[in-house]
Amino acid sequence: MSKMLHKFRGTLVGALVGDCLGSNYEGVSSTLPWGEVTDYTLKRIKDEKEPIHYTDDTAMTRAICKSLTEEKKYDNRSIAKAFVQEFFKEPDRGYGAAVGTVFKRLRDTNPEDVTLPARSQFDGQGSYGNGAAMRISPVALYSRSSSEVQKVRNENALITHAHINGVNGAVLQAEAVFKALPLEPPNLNTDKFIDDLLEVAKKLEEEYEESSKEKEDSGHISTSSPQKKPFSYFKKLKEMKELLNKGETLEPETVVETFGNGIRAEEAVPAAIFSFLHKGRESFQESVNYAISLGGDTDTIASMAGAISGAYWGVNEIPELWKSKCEGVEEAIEFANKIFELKEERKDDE
Ligand code: R7I
Ligand code: MG
Ligand code: MG
Ligand code: MG
Repeated sequence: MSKMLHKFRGTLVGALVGDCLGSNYEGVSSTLPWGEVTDYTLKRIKDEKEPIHYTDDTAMTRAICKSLTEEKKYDNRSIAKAFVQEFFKEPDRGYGAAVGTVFKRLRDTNPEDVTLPARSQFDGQGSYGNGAAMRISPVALYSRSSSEVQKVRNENALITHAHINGVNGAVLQAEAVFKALPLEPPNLNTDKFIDDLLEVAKKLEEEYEESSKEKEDSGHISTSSPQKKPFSYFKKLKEMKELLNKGETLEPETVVETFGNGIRAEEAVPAAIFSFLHKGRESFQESVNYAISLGGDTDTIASMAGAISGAYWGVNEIPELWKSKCEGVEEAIEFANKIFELKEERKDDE
């Protein structure tokens, strides 16, 4: 099997197992003892008779895969339709509390512009939840270049998340997966990885500054709700670099104090990238267990860490036990195969 196909499968299966295993703890307020997490993921699940179910994180990832492979191209309208179909088929997969309203509006009003319903969420600010980031890995697989990642992830995020912090979180998660794909384990250059992401984050902030300036110049300034400055992923990544270079064992409590572990993209995305860089350099398994041990939005942080780590390590490095216990592994592999083929075909169009 080609190395890259192995990594495509690793990405989607990695995201899936992180979601399934992490969902056992979603919402715990504190960090979890390492022993508790490993006892669950490496021992207790052996006795599970039923498959461990995936949640909305995977349901939405699968919807993107389904649309990409059916259309054989990226089409935002088709993706929005796939989200809506998936949501109404299985609304109890643990979706965020507000996103259902977006799907209902999409279904009932069928707007020309599919990003319209998301923009009216939260008094017109849009959602800053991590829901755009958690599902973004197929976009990273499909894209041929970093600029394509950026264009497509933007469109994709806006279907449900209009808030800049939600969109930018999705950008960074997509870039992290994209950049992990060509790397050859086990020698991970952490500084280089963060520096590349810092560059992306810097560009995002410059773009935002420019567009706000343009709006100001053209008199489009909203007096009723002044736009707060967006969260700086750039600053957070700088902090991450410093923390990783300290070279000490990092207590999960310190890590959670630094990044948070919540449902906001600005917390969950850095926590996931950190889990990969801190532990994913050792093994796939460690990065997912570590992400879960941070507590909070465990299914989502583990799923995003799993996607990056799976892109890095490839599917064979994902524990057999996890692959045998989680629901939907075969479909994830099939989607990875198809997106891989699609990407190979698109290479010829370049
Ligand atoms: O972002 P989203 O898809 O949720 C994803 C999370 C993951 O943990 C999944 O595993 C699942 O459990 O949910 O869904 P949204 O409903 O858009 O956002 C999630 C929540 O973040 C919302 O329900 C709000 O509680 C909160 N939130 C906000 N609160 C105040 N103001 C998001 N945006 C805002 C806001 O602007
Ligand atoms: Mg979930
Ligand atoms: Mg939830
Ligand atoms: Mg979650």
